[in-house]
Amino acid sequence: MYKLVLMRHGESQWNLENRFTGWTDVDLTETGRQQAKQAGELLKENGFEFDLAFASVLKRAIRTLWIALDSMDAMHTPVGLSWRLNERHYGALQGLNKAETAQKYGEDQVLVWRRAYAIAPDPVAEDDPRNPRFDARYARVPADQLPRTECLQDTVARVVPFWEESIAPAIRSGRRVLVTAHGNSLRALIKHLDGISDEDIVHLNIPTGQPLVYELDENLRPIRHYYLGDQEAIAAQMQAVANQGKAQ
Ligand code: DG2
Repeated sequence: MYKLVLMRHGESQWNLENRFTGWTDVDLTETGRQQAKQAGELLKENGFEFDLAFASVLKRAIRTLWIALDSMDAMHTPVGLSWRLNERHYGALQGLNKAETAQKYGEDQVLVWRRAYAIAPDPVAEDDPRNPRFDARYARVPADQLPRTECLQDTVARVVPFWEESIAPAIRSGRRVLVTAHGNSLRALIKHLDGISDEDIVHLNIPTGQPLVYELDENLRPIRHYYLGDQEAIAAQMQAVANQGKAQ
C-alpha cells in the first residue's frame, strides 16, 4: 500500500479578501503561514516522511511547502514545481470579490462559475496583463496550452498528464510523495483518483492548509482517504469555502 499526501496551500491574501485568485500569484497571510507550520507539525507527529514533493509554480503553494517541510526539519526534500499544478485559471473573474460578484450576478451564477464542471468564466483578453503569456515563468509552455480561462474539465486535462507522467511513477518507485497545490487543481486530481462524477464533484470543497492522506493500492487506486487533524474544524472550513460564493 502507498500513501500520498495532498494539501491545499495555507490561507492566501486573496482567500482572506474573498477574491477569485486563479493564476494570480498572491502570497500567504500570517494565518496561512501558521497553517502551513501546523500542517508540517501534524505530519511529523503522525510519522510522515517524504522523499519527494511537488508544488505549482505559484508562491502560495511553494511557500506552504517550504514552511511545512521546514517545520518537519525536512528542507532537504527534493521538490518538483509545475505549472500543471497551478490553480484553475479563473479568467476575467480573477481579482473580483466573490460575494460582490454574487450580489451582482446572483449566487446561482457564481456557483456555476465556481463549481460547474464544464462551464468556464469569460476569458481574459489576449492583451490583458492577466494573460499568462506575459509571465516569463510560462515562457516554455506551448502557447496553445496556456489558458486565458478554464473550467474544471480543462484543469483535469492538464493535471492528469502530470499525475501520469511525474507523480504516479514516483509513487510506484516507492517514493513517499507530498503535493501542495490549490482548491481546484486538487479537486481535479481527486476527481481523477476517486472517479467522482461531473455532478458530484460540485460538492467537493477543500480547506486550506490541511493534509489529506490518500492510501493507494498497488495499482494506485484509492483504498481510503482522510484529513489529519481536528475533523470538526476541517468540516467547518469546508463549509466556509462553499459559502464564499454567497452574497453575504
Ligand atoms: C481559489 C479557489 O484558489 O477558489 O482561485 O479563488 O486554492 O488557489 O486559493 P486557491 C481561487 P474557489 O474555486 O473555491 O472559489
